[in-house]
Formats: sequence, structure tokens, C-alpha cells
Amino acid sequence: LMVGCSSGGNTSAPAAGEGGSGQAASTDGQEIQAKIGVVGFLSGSGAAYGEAQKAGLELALGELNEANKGKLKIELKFEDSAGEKEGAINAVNKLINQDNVVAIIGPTLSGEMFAAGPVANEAETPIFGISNTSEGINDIGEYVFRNSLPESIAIPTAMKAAVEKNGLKKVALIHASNDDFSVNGYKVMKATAEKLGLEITSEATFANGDVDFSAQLTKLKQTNPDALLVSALYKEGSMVVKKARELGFTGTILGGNGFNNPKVFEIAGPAAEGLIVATPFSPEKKDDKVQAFVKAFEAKYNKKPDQFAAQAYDSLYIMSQSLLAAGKADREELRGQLAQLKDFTGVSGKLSFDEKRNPIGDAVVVVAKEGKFVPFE
Ligand code: 1QQ
Repeated sequence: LMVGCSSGGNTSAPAAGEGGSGQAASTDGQEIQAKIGVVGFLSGSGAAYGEAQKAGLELALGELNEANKGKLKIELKFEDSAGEKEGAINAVNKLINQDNVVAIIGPTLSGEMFAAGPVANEAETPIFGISNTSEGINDIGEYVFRNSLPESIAIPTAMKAAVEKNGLKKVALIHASNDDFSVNGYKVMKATAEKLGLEITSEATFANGDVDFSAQLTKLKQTNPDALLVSALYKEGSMVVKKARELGFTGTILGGNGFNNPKVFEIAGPAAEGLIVATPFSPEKKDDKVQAFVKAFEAKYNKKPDQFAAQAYDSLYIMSQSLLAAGKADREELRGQLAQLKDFTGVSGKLSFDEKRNPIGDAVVVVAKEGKFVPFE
């Protein structure tokens, strides 16, 4: 089985399940040694997503290796995909064939998972998305999992709340047309607008990497919408928000889950005020588990965790629990345990999977206020 040939291949690697170092099976009371690969957007325009994920994973790693001493030792192997499909494919191939990992966490973007997920699936290696929110992720195959709440749940929750509280009737849409996540978010926004009986006054697109959005936003503003619905990653999304305010748009701005990172406040500045998004995680949540996590995260990194750190943190707890239940670091056994996961409660809420391994969970709606997201109520 030769998969993902675009990486240049790695034909001499041991086949999956034959017990290389990352899969060292433990028997009777021996400490299980599990090497897990991580593919993250660690450099480039979305590096803050990857950094948050790495921070969440490393915090969980320290806690878990301490708590599971003598039973399970996890080692993480990080690879930077730079947010590129090709980078994600290469990283997945390397982790599976060279590092012989038992499973992979990531990659960060839905588009990367659409490209690299099939490679892991073909190699019968569990791959676990922690921020892939597009429709269709789980359709890649039965080795593909995710704990990230789909936009199909998050966006309608935010839009309903905004319609109720801000009395929206007319909306304009803008999205990045060359990013799978942004395109999916846009489709959800449009379908939800139609379902809620909102009038769509105009639509516009841009490409990731663009820096000038004046033409599109001028056109959208002329149609007098009550709200601007933005489906984008944080860099372009924040610049769109900033420009819209500069052009004098005073209505509601609502975005997808790409906005759930503090970089939004850095890039958009005061223009972020009032921005509405849905997220499965809020560091403000009055919950013991959440507050213990926030405290530990702040002690280690001197800042509050975002959604991406929280979902990353939860994913390693899920891996750990599933590896312990499997009793060995084996790809097939781990897949079986992950598929059976029921009612896991993490810092990003309660999680269970439907029959297609899609996560079921709740979103909370938050609004940007004075440099942070607070509950929208
Ligand atoms: C996806 C996302 C992005 C916002 C991850 C950073 O949700 O690509 O699915």
C-alpha cells in the first residue's frame, strides 16, 4: 500500500501494526509507551492557531504523564504543516512511516484534513482533528475522528442569538473562497439565513493572503445590511472587520470559529468590539474543570487559553483514556476505543460521537468586549 506519494514516499518504513517503536505494545503491567504525532499550523498566517494547540497539548502531556506514571507514557512528535495541504500530507506520511506513531492529532485546517486524512485512513492510523469544523470530515473514513464542534452547529447558534437580540432582518455575506473551512462556514451562514427568513442583500469573496478588502466591503455596505456575516481565518477575517468599521459600517458583525483567537484583538483593535461568534469553550465559564484548566494554563503560559488550546488539551485526555482502555499502543485497538467514546467531559464541554463519529456538543455565543470575548447575553 503506497499512499500520499507526493511526499516523495518512504517505502522502507515498517507497515502499520507490526510493532515499531511508536507502537510498542505493553503487556501485563508494563508502562505503555505511546508516540503520538501532531500536525499543526505552526508557522505562517495562522500560526497562532497552531501555537494555541501546541500549548494545550503540552500542558495536558505534563499532567497526563505525571498522573499515569507506570501505566502510560505519551510522547508527542510535532510537525509544522504551515497551513498547507501539501505540508500536511508530508507530515502525516513522515509521522506514520518514519516515526511510526500510534495516532495523529491535527492537522489544524479542514482543508489540510481533507488532503491528509485519507493518507492516514489508508494507512489505518487514527487521525484526530481538534479544529476541523467543516462538513464531511468524518466521511473521509473510519480512522478519522474529531472533537471540534462543526460550524453547522456553532454558526446557527450564533446567528439565532444575534437575530433575537439585535433584531436582524437583512444580511450581507463575505468569505475566503480558497479555504475549505471558510467556504463551508459561508454555506452554513447562507443556509441558516434562508432558514431564519433573513434577506441576503449581497455577497462577496476574497482569497487568503489578500490585504485589501475595500472594494468588496464598499459594495456590501451600499446594500444596507443589518449584519455582515464573515467566514474567514483570523488574519483576513480581522482585517475585514477592521475595514468594515473604517468604512463606517455600524451594524452587527458575526463570524465563524476562525475568530476564536486573541489575534483578532491585535489585528482588528477596537474595531473588534461587538463581534459575535459561537465557541464550544469560554475561559469565563463558571465550571470547576474549566477554571482549573484556565489556572494551570495561565501559570504555564501567562495568558488565557482559547478554544484551540482547550480542544487540543481535551484531545490528549481522550487519547490517554483510550490508550489505557486499549491496554497497548496499537493503532487498531486505539481506533476501536476512540470509536466507543461516550460522554467524555472535557474543558470544552461534554462530548460524544454520533454514528459517523461526528462530535455532538453545545456552543456558547460570545461577543467581543474590551479586548476579550464575553458571553453574549
Ligand atoms: C477549520 C477551522 C479553522 C478555524 C481552524 C483554525 O475551524 O479549518 O475547520
